[in-house]
Amino acid sequence: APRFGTADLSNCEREQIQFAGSIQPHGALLLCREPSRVIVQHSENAAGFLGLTGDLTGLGLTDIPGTLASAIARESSEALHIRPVAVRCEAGSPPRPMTALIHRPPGGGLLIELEPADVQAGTPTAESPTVGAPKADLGPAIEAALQSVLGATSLNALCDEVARSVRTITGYDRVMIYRFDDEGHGEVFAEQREPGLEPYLGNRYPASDIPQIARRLYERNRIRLLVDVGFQPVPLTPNLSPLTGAELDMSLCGLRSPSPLHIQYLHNMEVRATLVVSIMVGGQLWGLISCHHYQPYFVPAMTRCACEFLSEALATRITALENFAEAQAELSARRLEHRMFEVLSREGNWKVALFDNAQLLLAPVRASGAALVIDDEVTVAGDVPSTHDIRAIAHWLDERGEEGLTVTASLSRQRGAFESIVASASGVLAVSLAESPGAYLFWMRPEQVRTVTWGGDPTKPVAVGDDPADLSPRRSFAKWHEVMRRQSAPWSKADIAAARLIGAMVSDVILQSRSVRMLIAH
Ligand code: BLA
Repeated sequence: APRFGTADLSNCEREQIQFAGSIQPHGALLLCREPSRVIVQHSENAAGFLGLTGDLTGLGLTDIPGTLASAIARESSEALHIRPVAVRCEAGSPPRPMTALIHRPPGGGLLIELEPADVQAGTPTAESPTVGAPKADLGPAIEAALQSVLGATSLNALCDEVARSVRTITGYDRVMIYRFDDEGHGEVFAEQREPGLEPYLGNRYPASDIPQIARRLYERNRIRLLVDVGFQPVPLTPNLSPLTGAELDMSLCGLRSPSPLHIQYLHNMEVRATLVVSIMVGGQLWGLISCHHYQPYFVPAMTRCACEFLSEALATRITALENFAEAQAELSARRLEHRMFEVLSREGNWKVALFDNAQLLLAPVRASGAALVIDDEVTVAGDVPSTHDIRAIAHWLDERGEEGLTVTASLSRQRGAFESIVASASGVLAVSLAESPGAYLFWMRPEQVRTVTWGGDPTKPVAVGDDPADLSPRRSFAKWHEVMRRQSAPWSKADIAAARLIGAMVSDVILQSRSVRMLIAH
């Protein structure tokens, strides 16, 4: 795998971004041996950052003027392996209010990252390289943000509110809620921006824009600040960690220099500063809160902490909305079950009972058609292709040989021959029944032709210049339209949950009727 900074576009998927070996200059990094807390490695700017002269290596934390050593004296928790802790202190000469972000990197030691704490979000100036305006009270803004998050009743409203709150709290020019789909492509799902800026709302960006390694890192390190795309990386000294003899693992560092490839990408996008917060839902990276600024921009640790908290609140509400949708789907599946048993007690035929009211069968799964294939018999409801085609779908399901559930929004992408039936069966959600080979209940949805707007040509994520060495992430972000055909609306978790329930219920009925028949036969 390529080392940090040596990746090109052929191997950037594997760039070791956690071994950056350098930091951004708005803070300073110290690595201490434990338990002595003697400094063994630091960023080259550390002494200057603290207003000290001479080499810091070999000094104890207590040698640094101020309260750093005492403030973190009791921080030794095991949890520091997983998550940095922010501690307020005064450090340097003269002592200045600082935030110390401390954690335990793999390989041991205590890693301390210092940054100024007496500032609020803003554009650094020559006089005060990391200072925005004086510190303001975050409390009321956070309270208002929480109120609006709790009040939002749809996913769209919720994401709008979070984008608005993050923009109020941080002051970035643009704040986006960026949502991933199943294939890892992203969509700008909500956006708040400075008037006059081009809207990105609705734009899609291909999965290749964010390598897998970075995605996995962002599941652990939930917030990343880039103060100035044009920054000069500050190297660590010595460059290998004396504790391991290897490169320092900076996975959980807040000051880590981002990959030069990503810097180039932002440069091409004409963005000057970013803040990105992971949105984790059910243990997975659901999306990102992505903030852009068109000037260098610093946001202090406490404000970033508020953003992380809002992202947690957002994730909790997303889960609640998803659970609600599933509960609704379950309810309508139960309604179908109720009706089915009612009819069954009159008619004595479960297939007739199941298909007695098409709407009750289709609604729980939000489908437009349904088919049951069992014992070579086909029963249908709603909008469906010919019986011949239904059998062909059942045959395809047989060939796949998947137990339980099959879900696709594009049947014809799975098998080209199904292109002729996209008008009724572009999407298929199928359950296999009662361990009977060849027995399926499945729901169908028609093709939904729609135009997707990409932020740049997704087929050209990479730009090649005249010089072969001149490879760059895509340079043009001009809108690029793609007409998506042969695809249905996607099946949601709630649709799938309802299908599962109905499948189980029908399977039970089949098994019961079989055992009744066996009793009669004997
Ligand atoms: C990282 N790329 C990223 C990140 C985003 C994007 C959000 C995460 C940055 C962070 O969390 O700080 C992409 N940014 C976007 C998109 C939008 C945006 C889509 O604002 C839309 C509005 N990038 C490429 C290609 C490569 C690449 C082709 O486009 C490599 C071949 C690499 N992207 C790349 C790398 C990182 C990255 C290496 C990790 C940066 C890091 O954390 O060091």
